[in-house]
Amino acid sequence: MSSCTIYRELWYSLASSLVHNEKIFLHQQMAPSFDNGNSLFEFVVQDGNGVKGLVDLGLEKVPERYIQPQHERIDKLDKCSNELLPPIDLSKLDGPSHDQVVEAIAGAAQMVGFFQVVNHGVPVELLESLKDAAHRFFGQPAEKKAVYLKGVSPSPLVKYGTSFVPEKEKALEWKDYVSMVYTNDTDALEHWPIECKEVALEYLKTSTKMVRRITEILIANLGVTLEDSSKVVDALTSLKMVNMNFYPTCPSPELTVGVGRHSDMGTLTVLLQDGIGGLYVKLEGKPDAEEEWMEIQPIPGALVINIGDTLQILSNGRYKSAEHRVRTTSTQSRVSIPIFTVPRPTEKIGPLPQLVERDGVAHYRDFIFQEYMNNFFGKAHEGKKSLDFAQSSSA
Ligand SMILES: O=C(O)CCC(=O)C(=O)O
Repeated sequence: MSSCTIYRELWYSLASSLVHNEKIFLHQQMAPSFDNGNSLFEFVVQDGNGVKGLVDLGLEKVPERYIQPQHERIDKLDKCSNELLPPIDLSKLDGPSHDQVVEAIAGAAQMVGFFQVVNHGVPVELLESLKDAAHRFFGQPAEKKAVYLKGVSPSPLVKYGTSFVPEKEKALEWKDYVSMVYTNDTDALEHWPIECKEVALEYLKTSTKMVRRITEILIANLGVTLEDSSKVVDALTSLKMVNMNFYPTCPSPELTVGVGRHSDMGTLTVLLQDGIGGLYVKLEGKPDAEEEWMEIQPIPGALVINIGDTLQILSNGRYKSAEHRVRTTSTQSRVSIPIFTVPRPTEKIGPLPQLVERDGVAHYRDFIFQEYMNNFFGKAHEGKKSLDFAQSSSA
């Protein structure tokens, strides 16, 4: 070997060790200390590392910013059985048990606001692919997801983030999410993230018929005469958004929440959850001090349906937009994939006049849905407080 070659090799070896040391040094310099709330907020929320990024650092303790006040923590054992709610087989709507199925749907909407359905028209293999796609999306390095952060996302249809409204929350939620608004197939395939766009679009399209049918059943069950009920269903279900939620493992699930107590603002929500569990629904009719929660236990192949604020308002309180929340786990990351069906922002929403006449009172006032959305997204989750916006002064 010539002295020139030896010299070159020595030089390369020295240079690469310098680069290596520099990298370690930079990493040490850049490793977040989280000694104050702001640097954690910057790392998780603003830089888009999410809770996933935090957990990937090898976190052993839940940071202060995620610790919920005592009354918001979820006791795993404090729940009633959900035997009350056997899954509803939607294929029976087209057979001799039609009336019983309608009764089961309307009964669950009135009593709990939640139910599960099977034979819903969404292929079971697609449900598996959706969960895989969610893991694929969130398993990417933070910089791949951060391109969809609010304010920088290349499309207004897609938003990646963490918690619900982090700027307004005292304690953050242990959840990252990506939201995909549907306008049409072309836009979805062009703008939604490549890791999940095809399955998410297929999910939305194969569930549309079911959403429409359930909405039709619930409207018909109100016993009011509508000039054009199909138009009412259109108006209530015209906007759709698919979300993917990711709940990383948490070192102390008893101190945190995946999602805090809230109700959904729209008409109906369809939710796919994986097998881990942790979705709790509050049963109405108990005093606050004795509040009772039911876990919606995962059923393979089933979808969860829940009533949103819009249907509670339209039905003058007959249907329940149930308060719900999500517990975190220490063993496995959980994913859930809701489709939120909501009215157009320009739609006027209020209780149906015939129901107000029948009840002798309007429990809610009329408003434009955009105003409701602005109020809903402008505040941290706080149970069913979102409905206060629609409260009628005469009720
Ligand atoms: O993850 C779940 O089971 C529920 C999610 C939820 O409530 C929401 O995204 O609003």
